[in-house]
Amino acid sequence: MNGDFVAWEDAKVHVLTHALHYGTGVFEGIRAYDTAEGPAVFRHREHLARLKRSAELYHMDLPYDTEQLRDVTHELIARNGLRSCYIRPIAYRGFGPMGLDPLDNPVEVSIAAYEWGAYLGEEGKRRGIRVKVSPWRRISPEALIPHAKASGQYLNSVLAKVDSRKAGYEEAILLDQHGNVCEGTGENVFLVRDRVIATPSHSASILDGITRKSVIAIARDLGFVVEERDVARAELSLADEAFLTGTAAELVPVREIDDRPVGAGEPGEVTRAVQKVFDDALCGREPRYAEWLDVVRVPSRA
Ligand code: PPE
Repeated sequence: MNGDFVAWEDAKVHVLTHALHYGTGVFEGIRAYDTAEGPAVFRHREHLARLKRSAELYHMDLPYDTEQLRDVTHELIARNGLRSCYIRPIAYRGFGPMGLDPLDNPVEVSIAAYEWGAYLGEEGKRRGIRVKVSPWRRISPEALIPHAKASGQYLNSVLAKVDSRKAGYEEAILLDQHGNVCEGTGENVFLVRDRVIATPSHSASILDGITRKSVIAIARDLGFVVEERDVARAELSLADEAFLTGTAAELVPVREIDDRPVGAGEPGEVTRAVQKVFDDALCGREPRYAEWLDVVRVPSRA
């Protein structure tokens, strides 16, 4: 927290923290995996670069540069003896003047690392999950900044998630303001039809997912055609296969959308093929993607 290593139970903030009232924070979700070379952070620099961009979009100057954040994350993982973990850096407006102008509030930064299992369940990763199209639309670029990963923006995801859980589903898919498919509450969306993969493009108010980008690269390397384009709601019903991608979720097949089975109602062949290579890449078993892994190295201190 703000430059110091702090025990879990002491990692506290003031109740008048600006971000608690107004959502003025930006964060990342990153994972590290247990590889043959030791714990390794997946696409670490890309995540930290996105954190910096999100901060800039909300008028925050990070008091640390990306390399400092990277080094301290390595040290955090090593000090906690973690082999694999979820990493949550957050930069936010801290205690200071109340009111909507945040510019005089300090920008505080903390990074937490902890174990976090399969976000949508181990069973979900294996057998696929049930998803509901949300009555809530994804935030539009006219009101907020979909490309920023900002705390306050997640109220949109919270509404969609609660609605889908109460209706007995595991996850929600939100449409964008034009009614096209956008994304999950914390994942990007992919559909497969006739072995061609499609995913909403940036014009659909998506978060530019790092898992999305990785999965597109893997699918193309496997020889599949991947289209980044507008995806109509009806395509959800027509798809042979569907899956979600995100750091927390990883790659999760979707077996049912709005009570209608997707394809045969179980993870499809294309999904399986991409998921296999992706899971291998995460754990360092795919030399082709070794550069995505930032092996934890702690500089010895004099
Ligand atoms: N869309 C949203 C809205 C989103 O939050 C995420 C990540 C993604 C897409 C996928 O992005 P990427 O992780 O770069 O592939 N969601 C993070 C937070 C989840 C949470 O519950 O908190 C995550 O997966 O870490």
